[in-house]
Amino acid sequence: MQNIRRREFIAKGSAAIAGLAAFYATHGANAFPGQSGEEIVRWLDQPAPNPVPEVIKNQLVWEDLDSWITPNEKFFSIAHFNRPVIDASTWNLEISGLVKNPMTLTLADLKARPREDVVFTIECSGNHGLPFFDGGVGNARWAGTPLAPILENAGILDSGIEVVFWCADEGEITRPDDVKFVQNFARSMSVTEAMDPRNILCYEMNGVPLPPDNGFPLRLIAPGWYGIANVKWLKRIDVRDRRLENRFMGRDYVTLREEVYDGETVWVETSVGRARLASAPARVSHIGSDYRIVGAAWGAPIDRVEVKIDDGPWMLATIDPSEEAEFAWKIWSLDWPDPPAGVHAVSSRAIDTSCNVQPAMDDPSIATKHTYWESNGQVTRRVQIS
Ligand SMILES: Nc1nc2c(c(=O)[nH]1)N[C@H]1C(S)=C(S)[C@@H](COP(=O)(O)O)O[C@H]1N2
Ligand SMILES: [Mo]
Repeated sequence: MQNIRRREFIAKGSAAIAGLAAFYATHGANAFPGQSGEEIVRWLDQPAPNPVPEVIKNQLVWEDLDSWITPNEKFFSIAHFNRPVIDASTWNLEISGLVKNPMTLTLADLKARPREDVVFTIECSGNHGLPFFDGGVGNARWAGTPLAPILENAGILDSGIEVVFWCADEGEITRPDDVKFVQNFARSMSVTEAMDPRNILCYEMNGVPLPPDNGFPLRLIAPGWYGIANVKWLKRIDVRDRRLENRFMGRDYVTLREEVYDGETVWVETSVGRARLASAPARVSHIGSDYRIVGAAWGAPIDRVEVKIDDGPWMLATIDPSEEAEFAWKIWSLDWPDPPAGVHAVSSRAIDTSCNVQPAMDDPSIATKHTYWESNGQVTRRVQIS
């Protein structure tokens, strides 16, 4: 098809318009039509070298994005402590604390329970917040068993308000008061948040057991939450009557913002939780002088995506309708016929179904944010057209 189109373009001159129209009528909405002869133009602004290669591994290379699902071998991973390699035959999951029926579940017990899967785009809340970090996002099909019925079987007591997820990885903590100790990774949710029927105890990623770097044998998948809530190497769920305020709830993954109420500025610190509306241009490709910009949008139910080139108007991108899931990114594209030679800036902004617009970099929600977490401002990339 693409060869016919290309031949028409070369051989028939203006008749190419008809050929193009026919091509996009059948392939246009599909962002990855797999056109042979298509060339990718790498962005001029590449991320800085990663100074923490043990913590952040395998970042998404945006120019390589060529599928809705991110294959496991291309999926990023984050480990703040060690990366435990767990023997599933001796591993189990404990449910403890303020529950009527404490339990211990093996992997076989969990797999024997009802199976559910969800396609969910995980983004690290640090993504786009640091000069070396722009590939902390990926989209996978996660499978496991719903968490809520297990908590119901355990029977959370009325005094229980906090569900703490303890993991097998551990590291040294230094508190601001300089007290040092070794602690396992943990995050928590309120009982209401934990009971969300969409949360799953996940043992499979894209049809295979969770890879070790992504949490084998079990992780929490909390669709709609930033990466940090999706704890890996899970080993104990503990119900408590106090809020957890550890490193990952109360010190790291805390966003500091200036907010204005009735003309008064209030500095607010909040623990990172649910995802925010985001998008990014992924790649520019071309066949001859026929250019196309492809990108992704995620973090909220996406209504539409707009693209701006240099200081031009916002233009409506086409959302790829071929793949769709509530918590998955949407792939979008915009044709860019015959761009003038030179360096161009390409920006995108997502608009969600509640009409929220992804903030510009100078929007107060971004400009008065003093920490790098939750950097969901509009992304601008630069590209050289020759
Ligand atoms: N136990 C544990 N779970 C964890 C982390 C961790 O360091 N330890 N990192 C979190 C962070 S910061 C992110 S962004 C996601 C990333 O998931 P992935 O590594 O599967 O991409 O895992 C989360 N789960
Ligand atoms: Mo993260």
